[in-house]
Amino acid sequence: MFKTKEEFKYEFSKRIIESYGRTVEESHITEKFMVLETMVRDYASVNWAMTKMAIQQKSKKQLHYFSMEFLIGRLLVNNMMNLGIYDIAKEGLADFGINIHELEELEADAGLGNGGLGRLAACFMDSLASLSYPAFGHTIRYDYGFFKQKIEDGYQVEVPDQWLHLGYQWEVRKPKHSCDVKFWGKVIWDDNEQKWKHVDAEAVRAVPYDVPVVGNDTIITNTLRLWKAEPSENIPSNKDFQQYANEVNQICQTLYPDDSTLAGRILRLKQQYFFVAAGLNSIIRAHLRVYPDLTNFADKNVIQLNDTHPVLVIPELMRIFMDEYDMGWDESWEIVKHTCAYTNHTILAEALEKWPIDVMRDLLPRIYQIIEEIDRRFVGFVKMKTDGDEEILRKVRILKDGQVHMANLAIAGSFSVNGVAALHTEILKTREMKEFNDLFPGKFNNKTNGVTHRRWLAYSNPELTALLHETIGDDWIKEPDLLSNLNKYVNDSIVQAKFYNVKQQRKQVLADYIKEHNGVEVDVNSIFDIQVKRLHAYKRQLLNIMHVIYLYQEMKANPDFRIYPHTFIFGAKAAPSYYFAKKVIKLINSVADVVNNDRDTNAYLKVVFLENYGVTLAEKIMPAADVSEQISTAGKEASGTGNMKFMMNGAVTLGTMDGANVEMYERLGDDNIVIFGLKDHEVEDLKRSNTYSAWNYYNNDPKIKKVVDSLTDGTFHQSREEFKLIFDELMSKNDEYFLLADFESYREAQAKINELYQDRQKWSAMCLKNIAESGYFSSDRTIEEYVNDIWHLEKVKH
Ligand code: 26W
Repeated sequence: MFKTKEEFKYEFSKRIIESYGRTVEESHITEKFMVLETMVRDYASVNWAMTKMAIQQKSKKQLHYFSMEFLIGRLLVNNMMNLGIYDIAKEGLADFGINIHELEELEADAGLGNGGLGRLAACFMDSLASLSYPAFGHTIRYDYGFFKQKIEDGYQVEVPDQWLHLGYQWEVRKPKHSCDVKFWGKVIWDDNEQKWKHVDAEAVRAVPYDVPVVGNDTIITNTLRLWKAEPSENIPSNKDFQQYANEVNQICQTLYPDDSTLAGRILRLKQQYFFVAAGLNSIIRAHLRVYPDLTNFADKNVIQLNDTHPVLVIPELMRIFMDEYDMGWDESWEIVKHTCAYTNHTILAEALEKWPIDVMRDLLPRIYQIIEEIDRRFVGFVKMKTDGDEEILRKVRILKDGQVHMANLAIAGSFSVNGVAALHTEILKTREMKEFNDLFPGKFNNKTNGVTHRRWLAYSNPELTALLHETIGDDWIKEPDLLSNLNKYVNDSIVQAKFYNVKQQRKQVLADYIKEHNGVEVDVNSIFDIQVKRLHAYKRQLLNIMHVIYLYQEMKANPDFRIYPHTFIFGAKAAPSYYFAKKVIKLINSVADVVNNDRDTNAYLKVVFLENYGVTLAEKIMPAADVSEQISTAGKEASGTGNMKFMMNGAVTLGTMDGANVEMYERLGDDNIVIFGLKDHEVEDLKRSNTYSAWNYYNNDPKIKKVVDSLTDGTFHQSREEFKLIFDELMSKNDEYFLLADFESYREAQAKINELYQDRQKWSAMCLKNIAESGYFSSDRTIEEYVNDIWHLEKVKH
């Protein structure tokens, strides 16, 4: 492998000739890009092989992280940096007249996820490898990622995300680890063998594609295993091949296929079982290559279930132990219960998965039979523990109302259940999952989320990183807690000025991007106030834009009312069938059209909606923010992770006491974060007492009335019907997420930000304080907590 620039250049030109029969100069830019990626992958392969050997030889326990999503983003520069070969490659390429950044831009984001849960999984994989812990990720190799968002005439339009169009050089197809996964058919009792047999099933071939996960400054390289569905060699005899092949292809076509139809729901369940069964098959085979039997399975493997999507791991492991390795129920259950741990990422009722029993029974007959038995035994256990309390039993049962309740199955079959921020876990323990917490004392625990500071600070904000290095050294890259050394410099006017400079530079980068993509000129001296995240009613992007409308109306009505210049920036994808969320996007764009073109106000107020928010765009956005909007209704956002990325880049949070904001507040105090709005218990009280009335707020606050009226009076759209849905959500449906209740305190909080920002030194001190306190929110800390409390892994050294 190359060690010097000259060796790199030799290898690069050799590979270009070998692969494409041309010289470097003659080759196409995509060919240069693909060769570079392949070189980096091969470079990583040496450590990759050594890591696998070391785990086997030293009989280490491994983590298997099962997740429907891994939002890993681009890998090229990240991997080169982690391998310490970035500068060599950059300079070598420059000698050929190639700008490495142009190659970098050709890499598509791996479209293997859609939101916080997927990005968290990616941050965890980075931290696991960088801390030298042995870990495997399992997911699906989706042909098309989550849709690409285009904005046309202010509306979201979804186009397929063809992330694989240049191939994916990072992956290695591993047909030797393939297996068949069985669907449909029926279960019969075989008297001869004295066991259950799944017959007349339809087999689908699962083929793994392995992607190396390169740790930073370590030789440890873990694996992300992507499962692809292909036709099996055992073609079903009762089906036309074309139809069978189409059905097989559908399995890996898209992430979260539309589940509004029965066919869609079956497909989702198929996806879940597909990667769970394939993943477990490969884990069991790997285990048996090293150990004589499965009795020590739980000592050598721990399986983390990332939300309920992979919870079929529990019955599938039971099936493997009993049907394939002749183990008894009790022995199998003991192992399963000691192997599986479950993370809950949301308390929104609509996201808690349930499958119709008849769908499950038809598609996965043996799995359903096992779930039935788990339920039967669980009912016995609950009755015994509660003296037959029917109410508790109703709440915790796995099978009820004709459905399989996946979260209940997850809790029954795992040794650990965790929430993702302190408040979230508390709500699970005392409210949403209280009965389970009473049944299983000690099973529930909190693991506050974190994000990798390597990607979200060191890699995405080199300017700030350089300032940190010159101020406090670079030990924080290995030990993010050491960012607290910055506390000494929070009031240092020279460091403050340097920070301010860095922020201005990064705002300019984003301003250039906005000019290029939105055609809008924004002022880098204005406050960059940013809300980027999935669009959802509870995240309250609507509250944000309503406040913008208020500012606009106030400035129009009153020439003496002027704000410090603000640029309100939004980025958000709405689920394709989430009509309300799409209307909010249209509203933001309509407001932008009006205010950006109004000469009376546009020196003070601009609104920008950034199309297609995702990992790569986030890397540009986070460093450029002055204000981070984290304004969900208290009790609804499990944790949030964007809030942490903004914090490490020195933005001030404007937020509610929700999710991890609460823990940020505990570290920052009143002076360094701006908190507003109802608290979780106040929201609960309002709901319980049934006293909340949106109309009261509308009638008693002229500001609110004026904003709400503007939704239907033609101010922002010629058709008064355009935003009627939003009006109805607020007024006819009594404002489920308490926007009007929080409006005034949000307005005051915004006014406070407006004041604070104008004291440049004080503001910079707040930002520096945020960076200094952000070490806690590194995923390295989170991973160490999972390791100590749940996984019990040891570091691999080789
Ligand atoms: C089946 C459809 C579906 C898909 C994904 C339902 C629910 C989900 C996830 C639970 C959504 C998600 O990404 N949740 C987010 O997880 C983050 C990581 O823990 C948290 O920071 C966010 O607060 C939470 O919304």
